[in-house]
Amino acid sequence: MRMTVIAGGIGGARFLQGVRAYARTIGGEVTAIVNVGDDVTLHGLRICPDLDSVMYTLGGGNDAERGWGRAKETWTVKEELAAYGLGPEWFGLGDRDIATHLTRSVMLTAGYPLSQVTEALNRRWQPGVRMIPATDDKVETHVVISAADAADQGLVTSGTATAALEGGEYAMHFQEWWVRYRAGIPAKKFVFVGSEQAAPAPGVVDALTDADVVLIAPSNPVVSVAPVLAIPGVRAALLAARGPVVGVSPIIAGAPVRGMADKCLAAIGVDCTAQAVGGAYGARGSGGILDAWLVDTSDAGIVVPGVTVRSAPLWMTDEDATAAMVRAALTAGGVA
Ligand code: GDP
Ligand code: FO1
Ligand code: CA
Repeated sequence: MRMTVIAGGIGGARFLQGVRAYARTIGGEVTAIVNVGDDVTLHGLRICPDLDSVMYTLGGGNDAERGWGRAKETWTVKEELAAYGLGPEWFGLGDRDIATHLTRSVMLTAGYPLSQVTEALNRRWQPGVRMIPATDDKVETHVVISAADAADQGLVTSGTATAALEGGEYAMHFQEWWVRYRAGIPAKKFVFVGSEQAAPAPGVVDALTDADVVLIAPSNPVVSVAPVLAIPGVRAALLAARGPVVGVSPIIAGAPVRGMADKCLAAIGVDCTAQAVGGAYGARGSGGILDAWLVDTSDAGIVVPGVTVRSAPLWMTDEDATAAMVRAALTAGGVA
């Protein structure tokens, strides 16, 4: 069975561990299409947080407690940069992690597309799934905040806002909003800069159309899944997919489980509930993408028009529990 998963970072990676485990029991093949909207350039290095979270987690090199970055990390470069007064102090690049970004940046500068660079990095990590960035083009998520909030934060004069004034509003890179401000400044909207001109990376469209099932990981719907869907061609490929498209809810009993997805949902006017997120993805054939929506048992009974809704325990406590979730998702899609 060919399973294709649209995924963000840490939640996507944990889900993929379960997909990989389930695939091993049935001899299936897994392709992960990973968000690049979080990507950022710092110190001349291209950093791809979601790709790296998936690569390190599936390759056994992640820091399980922190969620992002490498296990057994050291921070000498960060300390040395700080000694020169070089920030940003709010974004920590560990020494081991930097080797990944150096390798990636050297290859990108040499002209290799991100998908080939990702393949090369994965030769070391052997994640056991095929990992493809959603696009080889540059797509970055920026967060628009009000001019008043920007002024309150001193962004007007401090020069730390990373992007320009847009008709009385300020936009900053997603990492600055997420990591520096902990999603604490109300977001007016998210802009996936570059998405309109972007093309799906080689293999993305076929992986969606030819899969026996497409799974939408329980990743952040607003800043991990939406930037993938914003790439022209991805939505069309989902509509043309031969297999069912099954989403797994990242929201359980009105809470985002871990992280700050509630802040992101608030910005796009969607309630932080499994029902509202399922409704925002919508039914395939009525402008949406889902055939089926898997929610936690505590959310059993919700209705999403045009979508088959099923429930199962959705806490990704360990690989076995997550593999059981995957089986339930396939059952919901009628392909288990
Ligand atoms: P990020 O890119 O590192 O933020 O990770 P993702 O976007 O892939 O996933 C983050 C989302 O995973 C969070 O917003 C949570 O809603 C969701 N999540 C985390 N742990 C669990 C879990 O155990 N079960 C479910 N259903 N969702 C989870
Ligand atoms: N998250 C933090 O909360 N603080 C950091 O200093 C930080 C550094 C960092 C470096 C490389 C990387 O790949 C990810 C990093 N993250 C950090 C995680 C990341 O910013 C976000 O959690 C994701 O982009 C959201 O998916
Ligand atoms: Ca992400």
